[in-house]
Amino acid sequence: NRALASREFGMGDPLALAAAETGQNASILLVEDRKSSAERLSAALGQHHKVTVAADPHDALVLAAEGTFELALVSLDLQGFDGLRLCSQLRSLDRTRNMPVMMIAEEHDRARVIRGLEFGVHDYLMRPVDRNELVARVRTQVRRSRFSETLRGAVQASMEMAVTDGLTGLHNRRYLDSHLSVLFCDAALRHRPVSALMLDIDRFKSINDTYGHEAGDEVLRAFAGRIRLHTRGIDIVARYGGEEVVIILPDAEPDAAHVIAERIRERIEAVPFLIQRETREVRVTVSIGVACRHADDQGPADMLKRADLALYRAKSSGRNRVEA
Ligand code: GH3
Ligand code: MG
Ligand code: MG
Ligand code: MG
Repeated sequence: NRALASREFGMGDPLALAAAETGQNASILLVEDRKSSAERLSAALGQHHKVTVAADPHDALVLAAEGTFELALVSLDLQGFDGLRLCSQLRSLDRTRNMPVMMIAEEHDRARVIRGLEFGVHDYLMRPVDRNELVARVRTQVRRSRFSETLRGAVQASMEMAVTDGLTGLHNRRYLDSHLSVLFCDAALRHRPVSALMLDIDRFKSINDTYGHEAGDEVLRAFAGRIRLHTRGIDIVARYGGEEVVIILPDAEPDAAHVIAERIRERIEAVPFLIQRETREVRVTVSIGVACRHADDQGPADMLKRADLALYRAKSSGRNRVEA
């Protein structure tokens, strides 16, 4: 039965997870400067949640921006400060915009409540606050927010999966194709250089044959990690095929691209890869073809074709080399 429960409510199933979510144990920020009211509200919420009271709206904003609260409950009648302004700030700051905000208002203050709802405050309660209603409304907001956070996470994960290679964590070919065409076109318009390195591990088949396919996978992962270490954030590093990687270097002139390729070749050769829980050292070399954008290229495929031809020359002239 436990196995069943964990399958039904496992992280892999956001809808089931949200259904199981009770909206309890949230970390709540209560912004209220009237002591008796703060005490009553936190007593009611404290049975189900962890409540932090901020009497000063400036403190409240700083606390909320730390990003640890799941919900803010803001009194609209703070002394000398417009609680509605705080609500508006919470709704617009990057760090807090996904956190639900609720208002507490006096009956005569409906006009401001409506303004708050118009700029995205999630819910409100009128004074005198009914504690059961308070608890129920807060729980609803917490549940809704946790549900959308879970969905957001799931959507992000599947978007990453679509552009990431599962074995190496590098970008996949689909990502390369779509981004390279934009980047290439932009470089052509601005008359800026773009370079491409095409890498292929030397005699990779013999690594598989000697140590097994699993070990080959480990080498590939470590190879990818080391390449990332020697490239910049703006470079595109993508797994192009089995043991082939393409690196796109925006703004790199041919000479610079050649230097970078040579450095990568040297770093792969210089340090053997440790695999099988660091019990085994595998020496790896790589051949690299370099090509740069030409003014008369029709598109990035022309540049990649030249990189591939250069790679072929590197292989046929002995491997563990860079050719342009
Ligand atoms: P060369 O120096 O000419 O590149 O020799 P090579 O053996 O590396 O070349 P070849 O292209 O003939 O073989 C590549 C090998 O890479 C064949 C394939 O089994 C292996 N390979 C491709 N993808 C993977 C993978 O994801 N994991 C493992 N372990 N091996 C892979
Ligand atoms: Mg090959
Ligand atoms: Mg190879
Ligand atoms: Mg190959």
